[in-house]
Order: sequence, then C-alpha cells, then structure tokens
Amino acid sequence: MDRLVGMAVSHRLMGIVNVTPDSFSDGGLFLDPGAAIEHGRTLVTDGAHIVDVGGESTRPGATPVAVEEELRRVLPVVEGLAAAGLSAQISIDTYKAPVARAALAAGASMVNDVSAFRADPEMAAVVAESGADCCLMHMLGEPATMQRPGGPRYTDVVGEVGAFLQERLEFALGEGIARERILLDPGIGFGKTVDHNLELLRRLPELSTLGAPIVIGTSRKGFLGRIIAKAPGRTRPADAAERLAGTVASNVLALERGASVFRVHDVAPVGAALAVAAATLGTGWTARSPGTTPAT
Ligand code: PMM
Repeated sequence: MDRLVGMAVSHRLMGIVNVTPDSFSDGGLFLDPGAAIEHGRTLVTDGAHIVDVGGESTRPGATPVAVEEELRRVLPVVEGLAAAGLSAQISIDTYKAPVARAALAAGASMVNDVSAFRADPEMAAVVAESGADCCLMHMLGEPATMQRPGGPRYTDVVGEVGAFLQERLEFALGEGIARERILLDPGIGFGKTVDHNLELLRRLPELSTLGAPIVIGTSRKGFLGRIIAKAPGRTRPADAAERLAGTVASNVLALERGASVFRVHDVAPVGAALAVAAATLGTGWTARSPGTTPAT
C-alpha cells in the first residue's frame, strides 16, 4: 500500500459494494452476485484499495437481517472477488461473527464492524484468530432507532466519540488483535445530527491522536443533502444521486484533517479529488489504480 513520505499512515480508498435490497443510495442495484462482483471489479479499476462488501443495510430505520440471509447475499460475492485475484483487500461489513468467519475463510482480510465488537461477543476472537484487519466504528443506539426525533444527544460529541473509540481500541488490543490491524471510524450519520457530523469532521485531528488510522464514511449521506439544500440556487435537499459534490468536499477536508481511509461509493471522482487535495497539501497522495498493478 502507498506510504506517504513523512507520514505515519497510508491513505486508502474503500469502495462500497452493498449486496442489499434497501441500502439508502444503492439498495437493490447489486443484489445479484454477478452484478456485485462486477461492481467490485470496477471499483478496483477506479482506484479502490479496499472493497467493502455488506449484506445488511445500516441506514436509519433498517430492519436487521438473519445470519443465513446475510451469508446468502455476501458469500458468493466475497468468493467471486477473491477468485478474481484483485490487488485490493476485501473487507466484510458485518457485526455478526458467523458472517465474518465465513467471509474471512472465503478470502476477506478485513472486518468492518459498525458495532465495534459490541454486537457479537465472538467477533473480537474471530478477528484475532484470523489475523485480519478490523474497522471499529462509533454508533449511538442502533440503526433501527438511532436517528429518531428527540435524539441523538451528546455533551461533547468529539470527546464522547473519542473516548468510545479509545475504549474499543483497548478492548481489541486486550483480545489479542495487533495494533497495526485496527482502524477507527467516528461513524458519520450513525446516531448524529447534521451539526454532530460537521463537528466530528471539523475536529477530526483530535481523533487522529488515538494512535490508529481513521476511516471516514460520508459518502452520499443524508446530512450532505440537508446542507446542499442551503447552497445558492437550491430550494430542496439533495437526494442521494445529487450528493457527489458534497461527498467530495467532505472527503477532501477529512484528508486535510488526518483521515486515512475514505469509504465511498464513487471511487474515481473522490480519488481524483483526493489526489489534487494531497498534492496541494504537499503530502503526495498517489492516485495509481491498484487494479492495474500486481498484488503486493
Ligand atoms: N456507513 C455505512 C455502512 N457501513 N462502515 C463504516 N466503517 N463507516 C461508515 O460510515 C459506514 C459503514 C452506511 O451505509 P452505506 O454502505 O450505504 O454507505
């Protein structure tokens, strides 16, 4: 992976493959395994270093999916991507240990757990035993209820998210997961208002001090649509298909504020924007496509 001169972390693009009927921006598009595998390959050609495969929507109000159904959705896709011999790493977006275990056996080498090992008591052991990387994300409440009116509330959102991530990092280390395998994510949109999301992005450098690479996931999210509604000439919120410019802006600023991994649906345009942003900052993001070079 690319190591930036003078920087302790590598910058990576994580492309999203949602094998779900109900994800907020691409639900139903990649339910067919062949379409999902093809999409994953395209994301790698576009520059993704990681392909994140998910079989359960975590959008606000989403209903949980049984293990068997989640496995039925994601396993053929992980197997197909692994068989394709991509140079990108395969990540499984799940909080269920049996799904993670099966995906790791099928070729995934990262577990993206939006519950940060709280939902399934066996998850940390599955990750530790496999030697996989993991992403531990902050979420207040759970997807079914996290954005209900009246909540979410924080006294200091950055302080509370930071303390949570610190505690989860220490838990993971205590479970035997190597420090260099752990990534942390403030969970943009997971039990947060527009202002909470903006404050987390603005004060992202405070989370970089936790000592693990920071993953940021703003792609096409609802808070962007509500902010874009106030842009010159706009009269209504932007729907998911109109949020690319907002996705780019938030990822560029997250790069400037120390984020390492950028979880996005639109890999090519975000990768191009980050290349320009990094060149301007003088940090030297390398925009090569991992799909065009041999696996390392
Ligand atoms: N967002 C979604 C799903 N999984 N995982 C991480 N680590 N960070 C996120 O922000 C995140 C996630 C939201 O759903 P999507 O797959 O439709 O973007």
